[in-house]
Amino acid sequence: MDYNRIDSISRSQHPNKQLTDVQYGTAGFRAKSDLLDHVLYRMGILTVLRSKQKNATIGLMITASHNEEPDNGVKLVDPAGEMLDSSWELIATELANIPDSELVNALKKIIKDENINEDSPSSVIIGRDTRESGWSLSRAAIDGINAADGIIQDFGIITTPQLHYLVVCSNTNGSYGEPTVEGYLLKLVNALLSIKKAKNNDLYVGEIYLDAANGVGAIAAKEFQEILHDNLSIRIFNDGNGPLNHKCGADYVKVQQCPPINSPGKSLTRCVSIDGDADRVIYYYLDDSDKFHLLDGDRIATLIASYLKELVEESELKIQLGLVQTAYANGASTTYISEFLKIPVVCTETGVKHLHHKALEFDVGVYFEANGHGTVVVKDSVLKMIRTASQNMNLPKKCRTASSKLTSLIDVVNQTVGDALSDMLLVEAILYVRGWDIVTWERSYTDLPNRQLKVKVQDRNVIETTDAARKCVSPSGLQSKIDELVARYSKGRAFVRASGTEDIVRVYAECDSSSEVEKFAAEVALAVHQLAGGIGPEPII
Ligand code: G16
Repeated sequence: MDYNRIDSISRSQHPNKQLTDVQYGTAGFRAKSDLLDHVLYRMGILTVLRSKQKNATIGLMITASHNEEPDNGVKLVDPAGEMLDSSWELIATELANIPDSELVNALKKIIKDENINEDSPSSVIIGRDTRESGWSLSRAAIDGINAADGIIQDFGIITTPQLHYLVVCSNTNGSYGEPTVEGYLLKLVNALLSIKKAKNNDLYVGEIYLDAANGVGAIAAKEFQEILHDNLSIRIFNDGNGPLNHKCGADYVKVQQCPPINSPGKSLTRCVSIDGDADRVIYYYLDDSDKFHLLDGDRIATLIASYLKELVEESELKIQLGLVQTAYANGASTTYISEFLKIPVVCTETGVKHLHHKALEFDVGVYFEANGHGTVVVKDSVLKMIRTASQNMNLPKKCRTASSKLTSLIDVVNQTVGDALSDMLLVEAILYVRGWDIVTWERSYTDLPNRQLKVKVQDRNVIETTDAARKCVSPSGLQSKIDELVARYSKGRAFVRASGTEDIVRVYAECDSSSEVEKFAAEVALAVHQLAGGIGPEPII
């Protein structure tokens, strides 16, 4: 590598102005966009090194997902489509924050420590969401990749899950799919159509209203609509003509527990909200009395897992199915999964990077965060077994048909990462085969009333947790205060953790009383404010 070139471009075009340090968080770096130019240049170089090390294509996505427009960020994607390995997060953080004068030595050290052959080829796929700052940040990343002599494929404005898909396709010689956006759209739509072709269902209403958070998902949803024709009418609102993620999008609807701005007022209409980079999805509707009902990631997970379980049982194949959640999962959903569906369920830390790895331990792993981020992963050997069974004429017809349905269902899934639009098509496929409307779907269990709050503190890093964020170990005294509050509420459960995407501490509380849950959450938020260095006004109880 030409270190002089890397150094001179760094100092002259992408200097680290040392305004503030950035941290690799839950899903990469995320900060105000004007702090990120040098970070993107350096991440461009880092992806080239990672690509050389793995001898595979690496992905770089410029997005701040659910955050509002002034923020931006970068997610790095490893060869199999998963988030950058945690062992490299520290490397990325150090590289992002060192002074310009230390950049070259830091790169040489990474190459030595990580045993990277500088002469290996490298290839990086980049993409960005619709944020205005995305274009110049992508130039910074491209400068970094070019400076390190990497080969770039720039897909411009695409969704995060599309980028993950493209990385996997490039690294699997197209066996996962064609490495183009058209290939992605056609793969998912064809799988959905094959499910619909196998069965007629007049009970299903093929119309949904989609809140696209004014983000890149609106573009992808329009592209889907063009090839779905009347198989599914996607009526898009918040389609890019308003501010990104402002009073709309999956995060807003989930946390505020209310419809987004511009939502159709018609009752019993199936509505969907996705986030700014289209990797999260939730459903909602208004009932006859205009009461808001939320069907979040837990509900999507249970719908998918229960249908998969039905098909696995019918197929008579030996497949171990499992479900992965986080502490944010509603207690009622966990009880339903373990006691009614009888599917093993495990809890991990927040962040798809944690859930994805845990889900890979099952033959078929369904993972979903309550906020709507999730997917299904299937072991290659298991997928092969299912495909073979679907064509094995020695098996009873019922088993063959179930295997064939499993194959089509798995094809609707973007297994590389949580994908709002693929998940939406998957939900629609299951509602179609079951002939369910949204009310029937919701009937499976009743959520415990719950509330999420955000608390601003001087330094969110003072909050340290353990046990998948269910116990707070610092600052001292906070967990015992939470325990004391929890004990006052029937079916009470609460926890706090530092967000890895926003400069806040998150508070979650649930109990069996909808009239008390607000107070419960506010009491926990007040404890955080008082014991963890809260700034601004104290939460009102
Ligand atoms: C990212 C992660 C999710 C996580 C969310 C919130 O989502 O990919 O797994 O749940 O951040 O994380 P935190 O609570 O640490 O802020 P997105 O959609 O914003 O990229």
